[in-house]
Formats: sequence, structure tokens, C-alpha cells
Amino acid sequence: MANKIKIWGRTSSGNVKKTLVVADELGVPYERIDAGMHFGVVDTPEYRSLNPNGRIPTIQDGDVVLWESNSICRYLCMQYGGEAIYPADPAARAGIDRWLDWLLSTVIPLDVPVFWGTIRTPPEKQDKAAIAEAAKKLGAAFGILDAQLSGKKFLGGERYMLSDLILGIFAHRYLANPHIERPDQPNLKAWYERMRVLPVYKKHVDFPLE
Ligand SMILES: N[C@@H](CCC(=O)N[C@@H](CS)C(=O)NCC(=O)O)C(=O)O
Repeated sequence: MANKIKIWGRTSSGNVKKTLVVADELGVPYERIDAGMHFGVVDTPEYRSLNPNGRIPTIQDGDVVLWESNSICRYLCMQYGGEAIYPADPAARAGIDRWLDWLLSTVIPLDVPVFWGTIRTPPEKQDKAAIAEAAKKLGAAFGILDAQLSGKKFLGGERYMLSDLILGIFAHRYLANPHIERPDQPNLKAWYERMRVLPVYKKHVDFPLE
């Protein structure tokens, strides 16, 4: 590994956390540059030339520039020996990709109004009814994960995979949110307890929400 890769993004971002978790899990050295929200950077012409969306994260690895956090995580696994968490076998890999797509298509649209409506909105401005409604839908989505985890340690079985590492970040945002009610989801909770003790979760994920 010649040089450190660069990762742009503030550490409070769930999508940036994905890339930090995976880079550290694989032992990929990186330099992180604060960007997004109050740090700015994302609207500069230099940043936009790397990421035309003006969103975080973005990475640069030599000549390779990438945005979209799930794609970045897949790239890190493929480039830096991540076969243990992202196997080359097509069926195993597709099973993992399916959960990453599910996160983007199903969970994140429901997570955003709950997370932003509570953690990132002052209490006096929170729309309690809208949050309760959104939290109910988010709880139903996490019910799918809860059911799939029945009788299993991790999504694929005995060992955590890229899907566990990435989904766990958003499960934490759901389970650690003090402003919402949740149905009883024992498999989800037990799985997150197994995730939170991982060194990469202690370093990047398992903190009070901000
Ligand atoms: N689908 C994109 C979403 C990127 C995104 O929306 N990132 C948020 C942070 S999680 C962002 O850039 N917010 C604006 C900001 O922080 O200024 C990904 O997964 O990378």
C-alpha cells in the first residue's frame, strides 16, 4: 500500500462512518478531511470536481476518485483484501449487496425524517406527530431485519460481513434514539450488542447520537 487514501467527510455522518469502519476493519491507512455541514468544503470548485453532488463521503486513492458510500466500501473490500467480509463468490456477494441496496432504498428514506427530526432539530421545533408516524414506518422496516436475524448471530450466519458492518450504523441510529418508541425487536437488539463490541464500532459508531 503506497500512500494513505484520502476520505472527505465529517465523522458525525452515517455515510462517512461506513467508509471509516470498513477502512479500519481492513487496515487501510487513510487521512480524513473534515467536510460537510459547518465544515463547508463541499461547495468549493475543487471538491465539486471530485464529487459533483457536493455530498460526503468522497475518497481519493491515487488516480481513483469515488463517491457513494456503499460503492466506496465495496471498492475498499475489492482493492484491499476484504474477502472475509465481502466474498468473491457471486451468490455470497449478491446476498451482501442486497442488504446494502435495501439500506439505501428502504431504510435511509425512513431514517432521515426520524434522525433529522429529532437529533438534529431543537426540541421546541420537533414535529412530534410526524416523528411518531415516521418512527413507526422505520420500526416496521427494522422488523424485517429483526425477523431475518432470528436464530443467527449475524446476517450471513456465524461471521459478520460488510452488510452487518454497514447496516449496524443505521441500527444504532434507530436503537439509540431517545426520542422515539420502538416495538420489541429482540433479534435486532442482540445483533447490535454483538456489533457494538467490535473495535471499529467502538472507534466510530457506538456513541450518543449527534
Ligand atoms: N447516497 C450518498 C448520500 C450522501 C449524503 O447524503 N451525505 C450526507 C451526509 S450523511 C451529506 O453530504 N450531507 C451534507 C453535508 O454534510 O453537508 C452516499 O451514500 O454517499
